[in-house]
Amino acid sequence: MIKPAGAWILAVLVSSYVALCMAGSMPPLTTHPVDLTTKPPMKLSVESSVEPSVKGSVEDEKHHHAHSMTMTMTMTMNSDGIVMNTNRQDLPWGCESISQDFEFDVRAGRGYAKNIPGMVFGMSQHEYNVVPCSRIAVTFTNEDEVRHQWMVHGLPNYLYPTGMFHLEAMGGKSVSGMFIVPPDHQTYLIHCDMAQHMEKGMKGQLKVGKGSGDLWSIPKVSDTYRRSDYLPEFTSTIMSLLALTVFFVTLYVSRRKG
Ligand SMILES: [Cu+2]
Repeated sequence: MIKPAGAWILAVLVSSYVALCMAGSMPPLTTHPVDLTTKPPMKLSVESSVEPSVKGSVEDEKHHHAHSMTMTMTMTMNSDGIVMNTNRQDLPWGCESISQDFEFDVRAGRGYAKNIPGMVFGMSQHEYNVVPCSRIAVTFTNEDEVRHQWMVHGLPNYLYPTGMFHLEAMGGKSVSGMFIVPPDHQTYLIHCDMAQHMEKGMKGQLKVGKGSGDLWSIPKVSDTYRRSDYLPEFTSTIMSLLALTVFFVTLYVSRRKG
């Protein structure tokens, strides 16, 4: 039972709310849900601290160390870009041979971030699945004017100095390289290290075998730590219409009672 006086008070309150909402001084009734169950930010150290995780005898270890002495850092650089630590044939410890060859044609640029909220840069592919001990050939094409990188972190230091395989393409250019992954089931971080590029979408993951879980904030793969709380453009319109409806229904009810 709403008495006429009560109805008028309610109507005034509702219309004030509409006015305030339109003025943007009050939070809208609904808020975009923020997923609090998402994992906290993982430590994604750029400095790799990978220890050889090979399970073998001491003899094996010595044997491997003997081999690792021949390893050198490779880097090629030209007007197209930079290729660092490419590895065509050196097997990671625990691999008897190259199990399989994979080829990825990756493209990067703003165009690939168009439909991803909050992102500026994107890649044609953000997740890569390969098998242990496989060789991965990557051709990285940059469709933007700014430089972009495709870097893998956490690879064994004895084969890849600083644990990194690195492709860097100048604007509109293409570079290629290859590397061989260890036998372990692991998820490796892929990103572009240019300032803010990873935060703005240039992040991916390489899953070897079953991987070791999903990294957070991989576009199209995993949730961001904090989702961008965008509301649809027409939210305020809907809210206003809803409030006006309540206003008129209240008015109608109060008139009938009166
Ligand atoms: Cu970039």
